Amino acid sequence: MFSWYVFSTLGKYLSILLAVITLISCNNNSVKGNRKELAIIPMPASLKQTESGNFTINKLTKIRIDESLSAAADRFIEHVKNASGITISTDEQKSQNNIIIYYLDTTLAKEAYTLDVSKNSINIAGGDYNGLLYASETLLQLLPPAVYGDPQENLKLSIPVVSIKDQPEFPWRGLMLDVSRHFFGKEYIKKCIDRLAMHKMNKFHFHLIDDQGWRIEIKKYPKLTETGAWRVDQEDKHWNSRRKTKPDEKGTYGGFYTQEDLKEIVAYAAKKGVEVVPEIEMPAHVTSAIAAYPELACKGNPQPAVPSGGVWPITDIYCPGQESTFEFLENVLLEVMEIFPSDYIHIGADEATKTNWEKCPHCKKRIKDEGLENVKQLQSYFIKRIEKFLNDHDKNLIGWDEILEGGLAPNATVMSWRGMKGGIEAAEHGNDVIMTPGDWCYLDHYQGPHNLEPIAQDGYVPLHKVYEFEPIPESLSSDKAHHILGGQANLWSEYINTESHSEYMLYPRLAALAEVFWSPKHTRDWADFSNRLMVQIERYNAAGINYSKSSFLVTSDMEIDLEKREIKLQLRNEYPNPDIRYVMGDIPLNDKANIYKEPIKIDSTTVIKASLFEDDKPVGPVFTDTIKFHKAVAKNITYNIPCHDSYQGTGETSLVNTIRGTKNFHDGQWQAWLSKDMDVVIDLEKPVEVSKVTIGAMENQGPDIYYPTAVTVYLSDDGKNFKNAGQINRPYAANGGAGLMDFVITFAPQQTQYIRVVAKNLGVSPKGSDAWLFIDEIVVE
Ligand code: TNX
Repeated sequence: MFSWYVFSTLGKYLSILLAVITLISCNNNSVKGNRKELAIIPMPASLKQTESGNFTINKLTKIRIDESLSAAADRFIEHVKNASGITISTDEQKSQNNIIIYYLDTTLAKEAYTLDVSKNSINIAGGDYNGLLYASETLLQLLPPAVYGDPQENLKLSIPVVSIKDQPEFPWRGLMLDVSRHFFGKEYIKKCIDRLAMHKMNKFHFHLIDDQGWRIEIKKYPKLTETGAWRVDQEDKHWNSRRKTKPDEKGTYGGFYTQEDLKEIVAYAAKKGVEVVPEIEMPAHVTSAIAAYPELACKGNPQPAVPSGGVWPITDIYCPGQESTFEFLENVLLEVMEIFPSDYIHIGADEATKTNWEKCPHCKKRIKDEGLENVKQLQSYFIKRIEKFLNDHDKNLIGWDEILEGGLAPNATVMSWRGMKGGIEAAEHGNDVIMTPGDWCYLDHYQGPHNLEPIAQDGYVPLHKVYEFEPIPESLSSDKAHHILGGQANLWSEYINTESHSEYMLYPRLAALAEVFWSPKHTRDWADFSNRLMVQIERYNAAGINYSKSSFLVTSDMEIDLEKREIKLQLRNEYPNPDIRYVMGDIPLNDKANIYKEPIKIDSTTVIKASLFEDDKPVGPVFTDTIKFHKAVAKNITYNIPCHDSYQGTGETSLVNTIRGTKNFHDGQWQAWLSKDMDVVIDLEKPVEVSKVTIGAMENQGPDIYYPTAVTVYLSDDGKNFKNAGQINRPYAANGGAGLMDFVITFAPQQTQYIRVVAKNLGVSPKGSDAWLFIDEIVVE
């Protein structure tokens, strides 16, 4: 009795000690850390490792699982077989040892599981099929990352002794893929579904319809895919500078899924615990449908073609005045419901510009007959009518947050994309919500510095930002929090036309969101996640997933000491306590490089190379920058016309901090003036010889940013009397994309203390709106 007590108490203390050690090593604040064994993503709700030792899979290992549930172990068995050649066969004789046992435990919550690994056996209980499935995924992650890859010789399949109790925070853990802007084949969709399962995500929102392509076969309306799925190929041009096509031009670029394809995808996904939720857009984002059946639009709307690129504003929309439109939509939805057994149908409802509705006699009549006040209420009538139809067929409606405008449909679930506001309003109102705000969840936005990334949708959503996402806003009443079903990553595909690019945008940001949606808030820790991510990345390597290394990038910032008039270069990376090393000058970046400890003083023009290091080797891309030191660096600037509040660059020395802006006008380096000129005076503090002044400008005509129409440089000894030293004129020229240009003014060398630079704003754009003028640096040489 006594000895048992001593041992058990000792055992308890030993386990606590072990647990503390595990905790310390897991929370090691470096990208290195001790991370090899227990790197599960998303982090389980509870994980205990009180004993050392392993369960080792070998040729004799057996599995016991009820036949009706056996698919929950398939991915596990397949990966083990592919990587090691070992077939884990079914247990026929009720073995006690070397066995993996799966069973249902209905006392557990939906999707929950427990996983107990001992040296002899593995016991898995699941609250349902998904719970068992997720236990298999965890089991795979307890094996070496190579288990996700090709056959390996002597792959040691040991699973550490561990006890896990796990369940998701949110029931909706989704990914939306836009297959309209660019079409992606069935096999890629299946790959995405596998990877959703790998990340314990359970909803695949299939964005099947948009202006640029209708992707779902509808038997009753064959022209939807004959015409609507194809557009004129202008893939060589920027999305927003593609020419308008004519209705009689034949489209050759595109594709669609047959109903058989879609049923196959739905069945495939169900096995992986993923529900496919189709989005059937209405009333806007349907130019592809109207190109096929022009009568679906309001009377007098000229017939459009399927556009090859961006359309804005979206005015080719369905006419809710005519009964035939609803007949069409109901027939389409009937076929959709036959294919997709999901509880939900997403009906879009975003970004409808209703100018046609204002003029259309049918719409006017509908507004009058239904006692509506305006076209917003007409949209609400539209959505409520469709909701009734769906509810009558036992389906729930989801719509983008625009469905709040003009009155929310009674049972609708709102997908909040324009920030969290719509979601909060809907939840307070008692409706369910899926949070997918652009600033955190839009994986089509940039994930690294714009100049180093492939073209993407404007906006900056780096990995650590994604990880910070919190689906339940603090301002929401606590008794309404249960209306937040979860969240979703959205991948719009305007700029994504290959599978490898799609993967690049998805991973590893999807891993960060998976953890946000699955793991309890108190277990979420960026430093710990970044350690585990290093192992996840090895899994991606083994599985051949083209993930992005943007989070490894080193970025820079300039620190200005206004007292000393000195500049210092700061290097950083998204990870906590990163091991950054650098060299100055054109020499190799290797293990002899300087370890970055504090900002580096810059006093001459220099090349700098830096990278994140792991095990004394650079990982990820090398940051290279030429810092052009010049005579005005950190000097005082007076603004005769202040810059706009929204674009102040890095503050008062932004124009003389040596840092050049990128094509992203939000990158924090640009100062801007709206319909006003730039007019600044630089004080060089004493007479200095000067012969060249360079002014950096940007043009991006989409958002009304134009090059200056003239730039003039004036010089002065006293700051009062200035004389003109040179001018460059550049009249407005139409251009679709975004560009950068240096305006260089040279003159005979002369001593001067004050330099005034005036850049003329275009004033009013050809579209009639106020024009922006963007300037990043004034280089004085
Ligand atoms: C807004 S999100 C859209 C999409 C675009 C996306 C680009 C939403 C409901 N509408 O049509 O593809 O922005 O980021």
